Formats: sequence, structure tokens, C-alpha cells
Amino acid sequence: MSGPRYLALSGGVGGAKLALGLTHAVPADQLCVVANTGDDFEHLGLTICPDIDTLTYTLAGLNNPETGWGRAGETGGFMAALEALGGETWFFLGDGDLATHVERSRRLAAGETLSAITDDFRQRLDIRAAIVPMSDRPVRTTVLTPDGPLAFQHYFVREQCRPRVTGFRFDGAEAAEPAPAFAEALADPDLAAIVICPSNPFISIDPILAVPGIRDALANSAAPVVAVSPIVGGRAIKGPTAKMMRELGLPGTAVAVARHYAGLIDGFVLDSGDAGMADAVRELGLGVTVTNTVMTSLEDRIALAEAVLAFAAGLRRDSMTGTLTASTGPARC
Ligand code: FO1
Repeated sequence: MSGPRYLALSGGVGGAKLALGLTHAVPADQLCVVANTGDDFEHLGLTICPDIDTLTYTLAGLNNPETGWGRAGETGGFMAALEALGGETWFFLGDGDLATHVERSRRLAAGETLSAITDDFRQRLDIRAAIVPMSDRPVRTTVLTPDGPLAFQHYFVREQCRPRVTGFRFDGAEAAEPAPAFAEALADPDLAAIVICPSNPFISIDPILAVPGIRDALANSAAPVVAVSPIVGGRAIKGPTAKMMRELGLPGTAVAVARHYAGLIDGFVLDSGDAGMADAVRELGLGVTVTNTVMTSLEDRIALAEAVLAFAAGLRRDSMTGTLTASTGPARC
């Protein structure tokens, strides 16, 4: 395969929307989407990988459009039977989705890597873009609260994000290494842009950045790195990002997200509603573009993807000084 390559870092629902737009904005087989696996957990004897599955279902057109996670048109026969037996039902597993977890868990137990299984599933579902776990080693996000640590899905789903957050731990990250396809994408001389999707910076992107070598790879990448704000007008488009930021003593604003990524990214994408923050982002030494980041329709997803890539193409990093310059031509590696 030849031509420019694109790398996107993504959590679940919001990231998957932009990833879908990217598959329409560039040849999909030139796109690699790296999924956060910090949300993964072992439940009912199964290994569940919510962000990988959300990306897979979304890119395959199988996702539930109301929740953003899970599959469309699911039945709940398994959950009903489980409840009758007194099993744990706080985490909903639709009947079709259950097949993903059962088959993945079987293959993991048989010794296959998460990368290989994920790649096989996406090929079977006719997805042309690569979907890659951040690591084949388990990394598990733990949410720190005043009442003690909570496993991520216990915090997010069982406790509905109610506990106050004081910090995060990415258990296993120090011993993890990037999945082979992730490392290859980062080292690809044809890499034209790295996009940090509008996912939660603390629980979706930071686990990816916690994998050894990834922060440095981003900071030193010859390809422009751009992040899309998950915060619009002081509110998260979906999920608890703004609430978490306030609990961590940060302003729940797009600028605070840009500051969180400063040193790793070259440019930041603000929503039109936050245009007034552009100067504050520039003061962080970042390029800025302002566009509609709220993705309601497929057209919105594609338009945002095109705007993000055009913005990235206009950013160049000086290989000698590492400083950012704006240019009008396409990005070169
Ligand atoms: N989120 C919920 O709020 N409730 C659920 O019962 C739930 C089940 C679920 C099953 C499979 C899956 O892939 C995702 C699921 N999610 C559920 C979403 C998911 O746990 C979170 O949205 C992500 O981990 C955050 O990115």
C-alpha cells in the first residue's frame, strides 16, 4: 500500500464518530485507529473491550445509534436469563454483543493476541481501516475517589460516574508495550497526521499515552499531531469529562484540554462556539482551527474529519528546532 498514512487515537463513542468520518475523508485502508483498552475488564468470565467494540461496530455500521455503544437492534435474552439466576446485571450485554465477548475470550485463552483477534473481527465485518488496541498487554484504568479506588467500569457504569474523582491509575501500563501495528504506524515514514479524537483526555487518551514510548513518539513525531476538543461551551459532548475536570480542580473548558495536551500536540481544534478561546490556545504555542465539532449526522463526521486533516496538513514541525510553523501545502514526513 502506498500514499499517506493516518493515525487516530480514540476512546469510545465520540472518538468512533470522528473515526467514521476519517474513513470517508481518506482511503480507509490508509487509516489506523488505535483504541484505548484501559476500559477493558473481566466480567462474568469474559474479557470485554468496550472501546475496541464501539469502534468496530461503528465502522461496520452495526452500532446502536442511541447509546453509541453496543449493537443496533439488540435483544436482551441473555440478561433476562442471567437476572433470573441472580447474576450481575449492572453491565448490559446484548445477545449479539455477547458473541463478540465469548469468541474474543475463547481466542485470548487459546493464546491469540488482542491485536490479532481485533483485526480478524474487523476483516470479517468488512472494515477497511485498521483497528488496533493500544497494547496487547492488559492495562486497566482505576478511578481514584475519596472512598477508595474503583475499577473503571464500576465507576463509569455501575456507579454512573457519581463518585468524586481525585485521580487515575493505569494498572499494568508500565509493563505494557504498544501493539505492533501501533508502533509500526508511529514509525511509518508516510505518516501524514496523528489525530487525537474528541475523547475524554483523562480516561480515554491518557491510558494510551501511558503506554511506554507513546508520549515521546508523539512529541517527536515528524507528522503533525492535532487534538479535537471533547468540550464545547464548557460541557462535554458526551460523558463525564467536564465533571471530572472540575473535580480535578481544572476549569471545564476546551483551553484546559489544550493545556493538558500541550507539549504533545501541534494543533488544537476548537468548536465554533468556543471561537473566543482561540487566542488562549495560541498562547500555549499551539496552532488553532475553529469549526463545528458536534457530530450529529454522517455529513458532520466527514466534514469534521476533512477540516481536521486540512488543518494538520497546514502545520509543519521544523525538524531542527522542533518549532511549529504554519504552511499552506500538504504535510510532509
Ligand atoms: N455503558 C453503560 O452506561 N451501561 C452499560 O450497561 C454498558 C454496557 C456495555 C456493553 C458493551 C460495551 O462495549 C460497552 C458498554 N457500555 C455500557 C459502554 C462503556 O462501558 C463505556 O461507554 C465506555 O467504556 C466508555 O468509553
